[in-house]
Amino acid sequence: MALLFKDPNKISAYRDRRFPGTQEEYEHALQTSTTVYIGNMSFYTTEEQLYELFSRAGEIKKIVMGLDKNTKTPCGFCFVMYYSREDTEDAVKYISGTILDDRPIRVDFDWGFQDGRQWGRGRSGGQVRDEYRTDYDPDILLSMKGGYGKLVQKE
Ligand code: GTA
Repeated sequence: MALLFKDPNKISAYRDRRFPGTQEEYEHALQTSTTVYIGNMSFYTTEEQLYELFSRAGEIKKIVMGLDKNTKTPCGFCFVMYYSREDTEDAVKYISGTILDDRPIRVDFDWGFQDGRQWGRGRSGGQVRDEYRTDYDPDILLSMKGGYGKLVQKE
């Protein structure tokens, strides 16, 4: 196993506030799980494209697309589950930063997928950080409705 990820403080900058356990348990999960989170994805990227790219690190057990809880459409993130920890680490090491549909994707260790985590937690239905996102794909602004669009227009 790569020593690179031994320091739990360096393994991920993200902390899931909804993790049902202690900080120690969270860190342990990050170091042992076979799930990665992918962020900064285009809303147009398909599951097929993700399979093709992430299979380069190893055999995939499952992919879960992140969805807007109102529209039920992809909103820029997903979870990829592998069979082996080594493949999980390779995905973080070698695939993070890859340009997919014109966006540099971010691959992060994750504590493990549970039902419900596929939904965006933002007020608008999508991701929380999208309320701060300014580099949308060209057609996205046109397809956004209500408060979400208004928030972006204010910037
Ligand atoms: N492993 O980096 C990640 C990650 N992110 C960003 C989300 N998930 C992640 N998992 C890993 N690594 O299951 C997972 C979540 C959930 C699903 C959707 O994706 O565990 P979300 O993105 O809609 O909601 O999650 P989350 O995680 O609550 O939001 P976020 O972006 O971390 O925001 C946390 C707080 O920081 C909020 O209070 C928000 O208002 C604030 N914030 C976020 N971005 C900014 C910003 N750019 N500027 C200022 N404040 C910000």
